[in-house]
Amino acid sequence: MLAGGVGAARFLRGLVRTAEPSALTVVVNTADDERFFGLDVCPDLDTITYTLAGVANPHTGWGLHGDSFACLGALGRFYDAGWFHLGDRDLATHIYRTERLARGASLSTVTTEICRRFGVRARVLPMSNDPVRTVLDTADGRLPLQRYLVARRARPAVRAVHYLGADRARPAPGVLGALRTAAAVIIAPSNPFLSIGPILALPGVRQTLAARRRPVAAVSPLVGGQAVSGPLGRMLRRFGLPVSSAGIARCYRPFLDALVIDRSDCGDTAALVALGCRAIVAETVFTTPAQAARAARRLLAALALT
Ligand code: FO1
Repeated sequence: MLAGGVGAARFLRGLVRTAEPSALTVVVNTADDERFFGLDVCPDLDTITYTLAGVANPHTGWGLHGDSFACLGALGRFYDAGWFHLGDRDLATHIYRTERLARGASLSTVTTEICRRFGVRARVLPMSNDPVRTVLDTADGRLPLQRYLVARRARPAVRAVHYLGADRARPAPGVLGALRTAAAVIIAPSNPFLSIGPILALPGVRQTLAARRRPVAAVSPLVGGQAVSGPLGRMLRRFGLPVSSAGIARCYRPFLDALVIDRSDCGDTAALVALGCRAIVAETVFTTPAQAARAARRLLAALALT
């Protein structure tokens, strides 16, 4: 699976109920990573790890369930970064990661270590060990991803998206091999520009996906022709794409074979077929793991993987 943060995690909760977790490799976006208080924070990696470990905050989808924010409050005396809610127990993950990276361990190694400590059985890979950063040209100037998404609540109009460093970054060990050999590659219902785009921008990733003989399927992040949350609708329009299943499929051309769409979008089937993409119709509102498991079962059955 190619994954961003919360949207991907909500689908994963179902996929791991349907498929054997140890058969799963999740390649996670790291272009959202940010340094807060000198700590290396990897929001999407942590969201996926905490979700797979069953310890994620069920209300937000990010952070740890039941976490407190005393340290963040105390840091407010010294810093102006309280807009990014790092919980007390979450901070332990960032302290560990920062210390290991500073001593020369790769992000891949540290991610494996963190996953092991949380009892995660799936293989979680950062997309790259090299720094890539998503920055947005907006009506209010250039903003790093977390500042745009969290501090500015995705309000400024986006004019362009850049993945700084992506052209020089190498996919992390195991990434291209997994994309080459997996029985299926599933693109999570994440934002194609902000979450999946940075992974696809790494050298060799698009080519590897295009060369596959076995299927690449995506789960649409739209329901009823609208983004479930966030700025996706506005971004599709801005980049000249329809806010529809066809718009999502076009983000993943030419390597997409199938798109899971919500029942409310089943009128998009013909447009998908015209793009050479098969439509798999399911319920794609993943409020509960059981709902996500039903969609995951449908997807795996459609790909003849069950
Ligand atoms: N998202 C928010 O909307 N507000 C936050 O304060 C926030 C804090 C946060 C802390 C740790 C973490 O791992 C993720 C966090 N996120 C927060 C989520 C994150 O900003 C985004 O959802 C992803 O980066 C986009 O995929």
